[in-house]
Amino acid sequence: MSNTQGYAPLDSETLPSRLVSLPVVTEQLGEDIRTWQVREVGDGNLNLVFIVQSGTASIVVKQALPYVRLVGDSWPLPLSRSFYEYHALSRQAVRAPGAVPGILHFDEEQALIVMEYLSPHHILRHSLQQGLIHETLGETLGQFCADTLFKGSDYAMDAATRKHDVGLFSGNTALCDITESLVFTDPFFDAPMNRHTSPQLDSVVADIRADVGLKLAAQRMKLAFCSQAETLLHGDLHTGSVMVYEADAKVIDPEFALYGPMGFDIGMLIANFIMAWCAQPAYATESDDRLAYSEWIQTVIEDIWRHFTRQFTHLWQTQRTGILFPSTLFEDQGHAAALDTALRDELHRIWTDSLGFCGCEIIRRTLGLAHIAEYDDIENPDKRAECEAAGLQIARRLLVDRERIGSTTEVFNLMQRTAAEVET
Ligand code: SR1
Ligand code: MG
Repeated sequence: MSNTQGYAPLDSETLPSRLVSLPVVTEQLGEDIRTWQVREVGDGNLNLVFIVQSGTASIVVKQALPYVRLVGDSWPLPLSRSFYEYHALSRQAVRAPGAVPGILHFDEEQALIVMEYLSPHHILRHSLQQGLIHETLGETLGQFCADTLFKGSDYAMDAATRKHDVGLFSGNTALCDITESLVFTDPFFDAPMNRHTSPQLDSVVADIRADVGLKLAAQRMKLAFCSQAETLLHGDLHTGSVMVYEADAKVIDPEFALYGPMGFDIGMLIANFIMAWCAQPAYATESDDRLAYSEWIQTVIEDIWRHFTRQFTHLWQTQRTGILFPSTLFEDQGHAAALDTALRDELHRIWTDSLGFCGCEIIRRTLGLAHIAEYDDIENPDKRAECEAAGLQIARRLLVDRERIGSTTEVFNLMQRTAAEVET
């Protein structure tokens, strides 16, 4: 990685003069910077994000800050995350064409990526709050997971290329450390930056932290996260990392990219839909009880897993060009049928892992540092706590019973049973 001595954060005033020398930018916006309008719109936890608009076009400029924006400069964070985001986006663009924003320019020293402005898209989380339906969302996300997870693994990749890539992404240690601490450790003890709805959830939180079986289960998931360099993960695939407009959905923000277990991305994604489902009663109005919307969220979860398995199966059958389960050992020996069993076992393992990661993600978004808007925006703390308590109870069962929960239907039964229990 090059040094970052010349790095300087952009602001709305300096951005035009600093980017006007880039042909790729002026081709879009024109050279007259007096016509450029710049808005800083970053609402995530880490970075600056600008939308730059001229009479002719709009672009997005994302720049890493040398610290965690959510916390401030007391928590330094390497600018190199921009390098990993750029490399992850480049690979995802090839493996899942059309699923991520196009990159126009990357500047490693300035830790900035200039990319396509997705318009009129908005963050999926806002739809989940407003009750907006997006047709084919589960299909798009399930297919994205299958394409990126399969094609970044030893099922598909040339072994030397993959090992080189594992080496490249192994440098993203600071972002891995955030996940290792914030997802798998901090929520399970009284860590300084944790927060939860208090006092309503105090006793539930105490129960969780005293639950040794749960802590052991979380550590087993952490072991998988740290040691199973199976494929290139997005690494932060929650509903704030998806932009939507009607039936179109694009995945953004892979700065947490790492080689890890396939179930991590899927589990994190499903967790965020489960939490949105838990939050729905708090968004009900006289004219909309949100029951139909809750059913739609379940459909999305079902579709994610169904389309993941469909596409993964297709890729297994047609693009198994890596070093695992080679045709020399199976098809060429007349043992093709054994591959069906192997595929079923692999999918079962990914499913089980996904449930474990799903449980960890729900717990950390409720008790850790980084929460979700669907819960945080519920003003009445009693109502909020009820939604969160349901999510926590679902999460505990998913994490501890992950080997025994065999289908999305069983997950939905658990969700409904738990929500009813918490309500009474
Ligand atoms: C300190 S960063 C907190 C969280 O924000 C990101 O989106 C990741 O989810 C991270 O865990
Ligand atoms: Mg992000």
